[in-house]
Amino acid sequence: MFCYQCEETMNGEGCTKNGMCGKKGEVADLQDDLIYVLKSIAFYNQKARKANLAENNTDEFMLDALFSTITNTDFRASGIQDRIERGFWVQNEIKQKLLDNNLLDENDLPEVATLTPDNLKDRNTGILATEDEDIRSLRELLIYGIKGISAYAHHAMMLGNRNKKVNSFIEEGLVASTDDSLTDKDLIALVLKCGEKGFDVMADLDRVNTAEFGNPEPTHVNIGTRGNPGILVSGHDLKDLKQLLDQTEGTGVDVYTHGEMLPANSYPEFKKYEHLVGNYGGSWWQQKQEFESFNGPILLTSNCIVPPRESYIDRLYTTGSVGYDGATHIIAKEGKKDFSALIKQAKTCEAPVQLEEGTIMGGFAYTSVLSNADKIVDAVKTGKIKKFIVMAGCDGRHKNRQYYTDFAEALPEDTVILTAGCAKYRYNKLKLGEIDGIPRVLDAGQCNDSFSLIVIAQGLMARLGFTDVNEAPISYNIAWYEQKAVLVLLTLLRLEIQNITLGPTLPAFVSANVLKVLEEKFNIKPNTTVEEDMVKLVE
Ligand code: SF4
Ligand code: SF3
Repeated sequence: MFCYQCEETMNGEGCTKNGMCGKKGEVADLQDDLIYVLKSIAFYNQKARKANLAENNTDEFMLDALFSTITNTDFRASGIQDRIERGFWVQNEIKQKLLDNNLLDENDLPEVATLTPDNLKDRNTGILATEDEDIRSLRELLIYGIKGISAYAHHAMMLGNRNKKVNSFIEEGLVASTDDSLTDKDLIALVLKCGEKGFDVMADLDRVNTAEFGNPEPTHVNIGTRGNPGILVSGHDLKDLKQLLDQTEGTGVDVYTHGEMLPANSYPEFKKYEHLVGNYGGSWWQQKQEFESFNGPILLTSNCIVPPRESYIDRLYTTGSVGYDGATHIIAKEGKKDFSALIKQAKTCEAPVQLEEGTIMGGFAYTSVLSNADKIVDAVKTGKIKKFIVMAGCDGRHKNRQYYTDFAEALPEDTVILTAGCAKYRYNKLKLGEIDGIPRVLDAGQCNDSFSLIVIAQGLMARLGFTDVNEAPISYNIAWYEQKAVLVLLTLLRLEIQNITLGPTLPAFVSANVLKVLEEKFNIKPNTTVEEDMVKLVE
């Protein structure tokens, strides 16, 4: 195996035996094969799409398969193997349709299109098959951005959204990553196009989320517990939460959010449920302790799952693209998921052990922030707010992430943090206070709600009279871990945002030359120390 797609990759270079995340070498190799099968499907489906022969089922398959390979999503060899087999079936169906319509010359196919179940084992599907370090770097940057797109498009699809342009770009990018005629410049253009599609897909997800569940509103979210047995929901999928809340209503079983599901507590539609008690625990990497002390069943609706302890694996359920051997996987039937097994088990469990008490604030999506824009603009004009710092992205388990807590604490009192994603858990329980009633940490939601931060930044900038995005009093200190954060970063770059500070370490898949281009074009920089970065980002 060779995998370097996430921030905690071994020695900052690449995982080569088993993943630092717990992914087995066998699964990593299967994921490489799966991605290669998807590239083959993409070749055929591009042609089918042009001829109006593409099927929604193919998009659904592609989104789920890509999503399953994101860090901390599907750890099962069987889960990935199953998608490979289905992938060959999909590839064959499309190919046959093209042949039936005289749209394919079988004697003129690129290598990736000649893939079959029999010759798969003879192909080098690994990342290192691309020898040129810079081309490899750009191809992987593109693929990781596409994985990020797939996750958000999948959540949006669950709520009925289909964006043909986004799905078509996924195919374009997958095929481009096999095309040896493309130069580094061509690939850079595609990487930035990926950022553009990232914006579109986050906008799609925001649209369907808010249409379905209302606009998030500032909310004090309870972080304590009460005495009933409960079910804990983690991951990112709001439709799964909705189905669970409907099925648990009146059963005496409470529901709590965990990790990236915290923002659900701020949507009007979810606030209606009296048995949605609040949020339990912190970010994804703390789940081993927190799932144990929760006592009841846990539902993972997407990443991040970590290899569980034996003590709670019998209470662990997965659904959608996420999976783990030993956990029970729940499959949708005609769009409906049956959570009765969790409810039945919850009734036999003790109530959660309380870890903390009080509340934390959430719900600062663009609708709620911009409806208070006058107040915020006044605070900027009168000098009460000097700077906004966007601290969005991912959290991670390594000690160096203490930097983000220290940075948030050290920020001067005339600064406001704009956050989204699980990165927030490094500072969302600090008592950072308010400026004229405006909290100093404005939490827009999940990582996909980075879209909201962009709309907030653009809205405030317009009201403050700035025409250049880089002139506004906003700086960016982004934390990344997995591939959705890669997509968010590409989106920021596509919007020509300069001077982004990125940490806690730079991606191993960015080669020295690609980094040089990013530095020259966007002045992107690694984070350093709190003191040094404070000067760069605030002074
Ligand atoms: Fe290593 Fe990250 Fe890949 Fe897991 S996802 S194998 S930790 S690089
Ligand atoms: Fe977090 Fe996994 Fe990236 Fe949605 S839950 S941001 S790491």
